[in-house]
Amino acid sequence: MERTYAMIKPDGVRRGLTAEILSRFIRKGYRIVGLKQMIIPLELAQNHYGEHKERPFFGELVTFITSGPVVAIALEGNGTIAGLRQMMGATNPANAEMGTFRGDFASSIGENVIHGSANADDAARELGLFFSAAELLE
Ligand code: 3AN
Repeated sequence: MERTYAMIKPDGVRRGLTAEILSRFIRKGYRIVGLKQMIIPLELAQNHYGEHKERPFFGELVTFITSGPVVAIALEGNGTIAGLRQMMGATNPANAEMGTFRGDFASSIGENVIHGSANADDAARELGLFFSAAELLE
């Protein structure tokens, strides 16, 4: 069993994709062990995207991710870290396979509907940033 962090970005929430995305996770057989809708405080956004702080798009990224509510999701299941990345598709939606969230629902690299932890270290770090222990099911 593995846990990972997924997040429906503000564009996904604005466009009414929350139920569709949660439904795909459930149909895939993943267990939702944490779930909340929130507007990300600036400091948390900067922390979450800390690895990108030298990139030219960092300001844009933080402005976008704090521009409206996101849905923070803790997912549990077999191989959820790699599985979530597969379900998401490539970062640039132009390269994302159809059938993936980005392939089906996104058309811009900046606004690409969903975030998912890249590896086990990021999953642990991001779950800790967005959820307290009391907010997660056992
Ligand atoms: P992923 O979300 O697929 O793990 P990362 O970690 O490389 O991709 O990038 C984090 C986020 O930064 C992406 N989801 C995307 O929204 C944004 N991003 C990445 N590259 C660019 C870019 N060239 N221009 C604007 N935004 C970008």
